[in-house]
Amino acid sequence: MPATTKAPKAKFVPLPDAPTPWKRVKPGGLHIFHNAITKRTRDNLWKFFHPKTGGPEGITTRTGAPEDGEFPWYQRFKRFPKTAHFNGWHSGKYLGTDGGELFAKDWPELYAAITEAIRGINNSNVDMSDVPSWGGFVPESVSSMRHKKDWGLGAHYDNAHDEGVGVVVMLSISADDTVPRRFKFDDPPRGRQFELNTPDSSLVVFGGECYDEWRHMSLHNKHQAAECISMTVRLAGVCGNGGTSGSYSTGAPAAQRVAHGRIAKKMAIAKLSAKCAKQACAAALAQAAA
Ligand SMILES: O=C(O)CCC(=O)C(=O)O
Repeated sequence: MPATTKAPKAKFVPLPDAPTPWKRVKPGGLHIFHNAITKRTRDNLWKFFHPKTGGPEGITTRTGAPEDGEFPWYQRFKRFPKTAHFNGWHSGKYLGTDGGELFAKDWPELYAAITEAIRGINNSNVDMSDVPSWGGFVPESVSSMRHKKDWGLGAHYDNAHDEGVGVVVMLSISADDTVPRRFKFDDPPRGRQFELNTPDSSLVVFGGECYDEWRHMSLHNKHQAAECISMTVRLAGVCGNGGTSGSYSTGAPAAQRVAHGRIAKKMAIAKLSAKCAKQACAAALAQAAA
């Protein structure tokens, strides 16, 4: 019997970007809510992130390194220790109902704000059916980012999961909305993009198509009026913190590989259905003319 040789793994080649200009399209599975928490809840949350005086922190260095008594922001991108901004903080993971009790005990201001915002959606009549996993959403993990003016965060796909599983709930607070932080979703292979502001107390939910097939980013803007703090809330199994993403590899390259595989399939189906529709149309016209 001939010895079997393993076929070499095909090298991943990302899909090319569509030519510009890209269309402004709101992704399926994206929902935006304003005034998602009360002023009291918001003020308590603000104090949680600004324990020293309630005012701006990390103001003496370009990287925003915390000083004594300030909130313990860390460098999310640790591989650049001299230049990376002190912009990250993670709550840890709290699983299920028991976890919720512990979460509320450890971080009461954060838990109160997030659960209030989620209750607001569940008590509204907004149709969340394009976020398939919404029904089972509970806040189990919070990754916070501090966005001072011009800091930004590059475009990336969220960690890969089976289609419809991933969902992110992003609550933002800010000190001044005259020029708010701007957030963007894009879909380079299909040439689509969508920008939005994240003013104080706003909530953005993205799941379904928006999670699985679109990238997201926080835009650099040197005119942004003030610091914005965003809290991205996930199920523990969806949050990649700690290096886990179910049966998928974590990290941006793996997420892009999975997203582009799905997008390529959908683009091929769209092309084929356009061709079939054209052929069916031509056939119907020919029959009508006969
Ligand atoms: O907090 C933000 O502005 C976005 C965070 C984000 O994109 C992420 O954690 O994947």
